[in-house]
Amino acid sequence: MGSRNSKLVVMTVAGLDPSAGAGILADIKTIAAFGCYGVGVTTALTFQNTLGVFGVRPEPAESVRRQMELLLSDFNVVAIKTGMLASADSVEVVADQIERFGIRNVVVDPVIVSSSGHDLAGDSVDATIRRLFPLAAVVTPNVAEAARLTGIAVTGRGSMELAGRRIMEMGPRAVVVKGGDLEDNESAIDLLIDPSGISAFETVKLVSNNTHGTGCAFSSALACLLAQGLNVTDAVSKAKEYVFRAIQSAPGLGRGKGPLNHFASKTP
Ligand code: PXL
Repeated sequence: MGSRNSKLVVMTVAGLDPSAGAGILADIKTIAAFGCYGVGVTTALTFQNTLGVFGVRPEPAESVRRQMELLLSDFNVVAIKTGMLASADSVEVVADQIERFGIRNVVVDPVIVSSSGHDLAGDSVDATIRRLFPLAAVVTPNVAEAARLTGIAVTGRGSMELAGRRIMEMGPRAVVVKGGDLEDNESAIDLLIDPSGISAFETVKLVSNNTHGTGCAFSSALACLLAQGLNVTDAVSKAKEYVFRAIQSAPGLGRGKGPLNHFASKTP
């Protein structure tokens, strides 16, 4: 018999990728890998496989509200990760619920386009900046998202830093600009910007076709680590290590950009 409250509950609010490489299904695997219990609110059904995204059917905002309210009024949710939000109306609902239930560990992954170039944001970007960034413990843009959010061409370390500082001015408590997509063949550098300054996290760059959902895995891992009480610096470092191992040991499934191994062990 389990003891009550023996697992931390972490919520993902994201799109559903039926290939389980990204979105809610992938997030739940990440959350389980960190020993937490994951609950998932669907903002959109996407039609996709490893070859790309072929369509999006957004969930009505009222559905997002009902899903979220039923979970938050029942479970003691310790952290929330948001990913693909699909519409401005859904963003409003998600922000209202975060405020109403006083959730502090909020990781906002500002998902805008899929790696295959399909729009996943709809009209949600401005609302995400206005409503969710001020509620966020961490915002986790990749270089394309950082560029879209700030209008800065993000091409290297200097512009990553500039964009990160600009995003900080939009209200979150910290920003991680993920540099993995930059054309650097040697290393993948992420920058953490918070009120205490800037820190860089660097790993060697893995040459891999199995990188679908790395952003989802990173932000879900961060949410779990914050739920577990780590400070943001340690949480970013461990989340990055987790994604590195997940790419390194990816199973190589599908004919396109394959999914990660969400359950990679710590000793490869
Ligand atoms: O990796 C971005 C992303 C996030 N969420 C969902 C997705 C994708 C990319 O395909 O499908 C649901």
